[in-house]
Amino acid sequence: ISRLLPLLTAALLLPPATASAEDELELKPQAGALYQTHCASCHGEERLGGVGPALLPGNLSRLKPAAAEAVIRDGRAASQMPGFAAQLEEDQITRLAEWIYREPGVQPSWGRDEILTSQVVHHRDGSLPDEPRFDADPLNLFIVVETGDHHATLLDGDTFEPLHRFETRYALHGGPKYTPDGRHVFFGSRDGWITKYDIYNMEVVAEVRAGINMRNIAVSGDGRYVMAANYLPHSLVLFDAHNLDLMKVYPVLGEDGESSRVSAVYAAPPRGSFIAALKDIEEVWEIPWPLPTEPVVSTGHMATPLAPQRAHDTANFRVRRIPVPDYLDDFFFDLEYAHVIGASRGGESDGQGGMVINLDSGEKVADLPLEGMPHLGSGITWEHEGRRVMATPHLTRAAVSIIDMTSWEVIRTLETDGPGFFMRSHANSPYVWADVFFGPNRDRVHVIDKASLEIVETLIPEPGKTAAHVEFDRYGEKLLLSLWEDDGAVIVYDAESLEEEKRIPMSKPSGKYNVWNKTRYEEGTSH
Ligand code: DHE
Repeated sequence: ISRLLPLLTAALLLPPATASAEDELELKPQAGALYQTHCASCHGEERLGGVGPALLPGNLSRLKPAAAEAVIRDGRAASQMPGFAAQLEEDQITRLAEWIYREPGVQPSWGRDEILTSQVVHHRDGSLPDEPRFDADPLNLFIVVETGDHHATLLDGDTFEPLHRFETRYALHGGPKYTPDGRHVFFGSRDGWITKYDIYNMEVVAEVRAGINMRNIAVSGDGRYVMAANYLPHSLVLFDAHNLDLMKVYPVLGEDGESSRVSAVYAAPPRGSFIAALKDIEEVWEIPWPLPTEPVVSTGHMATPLAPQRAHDTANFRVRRIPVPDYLDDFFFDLEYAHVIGASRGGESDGQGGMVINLDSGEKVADLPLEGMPHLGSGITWEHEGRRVMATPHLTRAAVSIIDMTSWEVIRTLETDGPGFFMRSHANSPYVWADVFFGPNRDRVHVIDKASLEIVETLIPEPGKTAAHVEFDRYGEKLLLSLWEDDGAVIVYDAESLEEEKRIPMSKPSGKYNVWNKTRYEEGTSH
């Protein structure tokens, strides 16, 4: 697939638009060649994105040119972007920064027609057997995403034996999302593909390309709809989940006509809606899906049943705009989905803190002093002394913050051995796991006691190798940790004794996703 990428990106280009050919020629030998040498492998030959984001003027509105130079020189915190100070002269950095703000010779386009043409249905919904082709507990399976060679593995959550390993699209990002019965899972790739996989039959059943540079996808609480969030074009795209038929393209525009990238989209089952985080507009969007005609059964540890409650009268699939006081592009929700805790990244207020918005009234109810770029998307929650708390790592600070979700006060800041990316727990476990993702201690993982709010253990599974991202089994008794290396592994731990039990070799395993925990909206995992 990676070899096909240049061909695919070339196919997206429409005839010349704004920039003059002479301008292109004048800069090309210098900046263009530098770009192809140093940047194209991650950001795409045509600047349309790859593992890294698209680098076009329309996608850089919140980044000042001087800041762009600093990113090229020093790298970008909390991303895969390295600094190029050792390879590039100052004037080369300046020319590269100019280059990415230039309009492309041809404008990329990915609208209705392109989406419709990209759709591939391998097996129509309902055409494959309804029984699993394996003996394992279908609710205790894991999907493991292996980013090293772009594969995914279906793993038995009781024996930890792989059941199926298959090739995925290029650079999956964000969590794969299950249907509520746990039979199907949807993957999103950074280059815009949505893949639907039938777990029972271990087959890819349908695919569609929703955008050129995509962030993530969400599946409605009833499993009937899929929404995709794009950086390029600036759109949200709605699909019928059965065969990934296109339903609607939402151009993302503010009241003043200004367009915005979409940072991410989430499903909020108790509200019966999708919630989108916008990168360039100070708004949160809520888009409701149709309410069920049959009563929905309450599941798992959800504080409220999955039966949606509507406080707002917005018509199905219509956008409700919620104006907010800042750009909010990283989200955590309380269990009821009554509040969103949001933080801003990549702007003036970068990493200074977060705020709590009541999703019904649209009012800000609290500011959260969380400097150091909290990674709210990795936040988790648990009961502590009769009150609900949440915890978040920080991407640029060696700390974990613990917040009381009633008073919205930071009640504890734990010093860690380096900035972390992911946190995990399970309602049945006394511990929270927090990785160290950046810096010299990337091989460490902290274990935090939920009762004392102290770090009680720091594990080093393999000295010098990055250890990150945990997911528990459905019972909270075992857990998986990634050795995040090309010749890496997934390590099985006993969640009580913290003893290692097994290593399963894998190619740069990133996220692991347990069917039970995800479909039950378990409080210790991401949703
Ligand atoms: Fe992620 C989830 C944003 C970089 C691996 N990441 C998410 C989500 C968001 C997000 C909003 C939640 C969406 C979802 O699950 O549907 N990620 C961002 C960024 O803004 C950031 C910092 C910069 C960027 O390059 O986009 C970023 N993310 C990374 C990485 O560099 C990681 C470590 C490697 C990679 O594969 O790109 C990475 N992100 C992940 C993973 C998840 C994720 C594995 C799902 C975690 C989960 O357990 O649910």
